[in-house]
Amino acid sequence: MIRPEDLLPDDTLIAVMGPRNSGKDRILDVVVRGVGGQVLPQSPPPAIRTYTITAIGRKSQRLVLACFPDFDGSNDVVVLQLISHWLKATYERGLRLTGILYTYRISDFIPKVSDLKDLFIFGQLCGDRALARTTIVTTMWDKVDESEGEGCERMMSEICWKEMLKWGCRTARFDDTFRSAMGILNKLIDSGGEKEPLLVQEELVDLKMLWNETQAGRMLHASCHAALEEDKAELKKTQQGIHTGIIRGRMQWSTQAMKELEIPFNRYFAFRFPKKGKIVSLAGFATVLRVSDLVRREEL
Ligand SMILES: Nc1nc2c(ncn2[C@@H]2O[C@H](COP(=O)(O)OP(=O)(O)OP(=O)(O)O)[C@@H](O)[C@H]2O)c(=O)[nH]1
Ligand SMILES: [Mg+2]
Repeated sequence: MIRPEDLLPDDTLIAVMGPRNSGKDRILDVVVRGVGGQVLPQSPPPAIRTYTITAIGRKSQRLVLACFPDFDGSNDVVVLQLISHWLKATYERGLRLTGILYTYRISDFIPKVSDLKDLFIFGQLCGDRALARTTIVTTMWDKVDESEGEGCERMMSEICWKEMLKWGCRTARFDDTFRSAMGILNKLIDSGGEKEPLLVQEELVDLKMLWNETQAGRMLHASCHAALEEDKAELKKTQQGIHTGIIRGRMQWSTQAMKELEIPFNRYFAFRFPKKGKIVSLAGFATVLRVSDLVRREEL
């Protein structure tokens, strides 16, 4: 496990993100085994898993892969704190991400609402400018019929990822081989565009915001609030029984999360009109929200 303080100035840093079960660890494991490394037992979630590959003959001495936990709803506040802290610490050390792999299971023909939420939070963390250094890696190609996979890929590219692709994001297929994983990584490394900070890094370091004040923190607060309202409405309709206990449990969780994400009134104005930093644009993720609405209403 590489901590931000162990990173070297010329490390090539790649983050692996994506929704639950989308293949983040699978890709990492395939790379680790492929270079003769040993796959170590994973730390209990949520944790950031890092792996270093030396002397791969590319631009720098070390390639560091950092696999981030996903926002699956059970631990989102802790996950946001963890990721924010890690990205802040690396940026403070002068390191910027070379690229991001965002995984998606091509066997999920209709995206899940939870997957789209993860993608939207990813957008709030990274911002549009990171999209030119992002590759959406579709996994499970060895498990689907190729034409079905292609259909899903086309549908996602034309609807959900449409704006992301316009901002320079690419897609790549992972066929569960070392060759395919390294091909994707090398293409990302060689594309070598401007390594600007991620949105959350700019917010935390340049604008001195706290983790809960960032775009991602505020979005998470809004999503907990929406979930709480939905649960309140459902509770009114639900009769006594085990289901009411589940809803009350969820409501308790949302209330607690909102409390942790709450921004004190005096801090709210501190970043309302920031003096530094570039204007935040999240246009690249607009279609993600629209698709999430369609899936929720079962219209896709
Ligand atoms: N055959 C095959 N299995 C895959 C592929 N991608 C993921 N899997 C399997 O799908 C399951 C979930 O993959 P993981 O790599 O654990 O997914 P993850 O994104 O790390 O999941 P979490 O950390 O739980 O969110 C595992 O059993 C993997 O072995 C793939 O491309 N091919
Ligand atoms: Mg995992």
